[in-house]
Amino acid sequence: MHLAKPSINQYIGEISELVGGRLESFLPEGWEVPESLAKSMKYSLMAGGKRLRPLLVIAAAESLGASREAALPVACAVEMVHTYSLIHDDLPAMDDDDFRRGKPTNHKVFGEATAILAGDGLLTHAFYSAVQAARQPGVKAEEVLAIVEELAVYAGPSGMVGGQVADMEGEQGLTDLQRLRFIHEHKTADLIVFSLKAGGRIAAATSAQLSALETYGRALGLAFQIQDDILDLVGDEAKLGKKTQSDVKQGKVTYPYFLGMEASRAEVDRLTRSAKEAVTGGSIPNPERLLDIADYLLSRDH
Ligand code: GRG
Repeated sequence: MHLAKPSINQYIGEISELVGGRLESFLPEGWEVPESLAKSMKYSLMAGGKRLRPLLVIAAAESLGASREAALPVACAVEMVHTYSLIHDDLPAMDDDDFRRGKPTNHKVFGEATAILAGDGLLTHAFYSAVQAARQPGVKAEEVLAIVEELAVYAGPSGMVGGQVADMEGEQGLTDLQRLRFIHEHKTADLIVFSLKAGGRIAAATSAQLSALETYGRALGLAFQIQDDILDLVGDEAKLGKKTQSDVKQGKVTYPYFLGMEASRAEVDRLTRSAKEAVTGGSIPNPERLLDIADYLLSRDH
């Protein structure tokens, strides 16, 4: 009997449930962790994120024939890094946001000091989680070493943290499109590129396969961020009830600000096409889910 392939929505739902289940008990049994810290870390981990980065780790691993179970420790690791970055980004010293994912931000619930430490705890625990991949049957220790190294690089000073600093500095004055692209590349795309390469490494990808996944991730990451800028602006305009360049009013400079809405949308289309081309060149044996994810992100509305 031929069973139909689950739809992309079903696939995303399955992965999200799997990752959520594992993150639910992210601290190993028997560890003595202060209750307030564990609660604060868990609050943000379970606050209803899309689990996009874990999805990419798992889809990349599966596209090369590895199991989702093997990819799960790294999938959880990247979600921990992402969650820490959001907690810190929301702090009064940075974006000073009261709500995230429709819920009060971590520091609003647990206080600033605990929120900072919850972010620190998630960042360090991500490396613990990534290393657990080496215990999975078929995953090579040298691949895990490369994953840990790349997590530090893509999330660190020349990666996401560097992108965040460039963004903060950009807010002081008007920046240009090249500068904005640098911010998007590092603040957003780097962790997405990491996710794809790490999934590939779980499956012992060849260098040609890693390069295809990297190209796909870079284009997808940029498309995702430009789409985010577009959705933000559309949301702001709906809230304000008028068509203004609300980005400019908030001192936020985005793709639509430089290019306008239509050209920004065209850029998202172009990047999505080029992401898909990167994984259909023949080096990735089963690229279907990666292609579905690119289309899914293009059509998302949040
Ligand atoms: C504090 C070091 C440090 C970095 C912060 C992630 C970040 C960098 C800032 C958050 C603000 C922002 C809009 C970043 C761009 C990346 C992005 C679109 C994050 C939101 O990712 P989603 O949509 O979030 O995957 P969910 O909530 O679904 O997990």
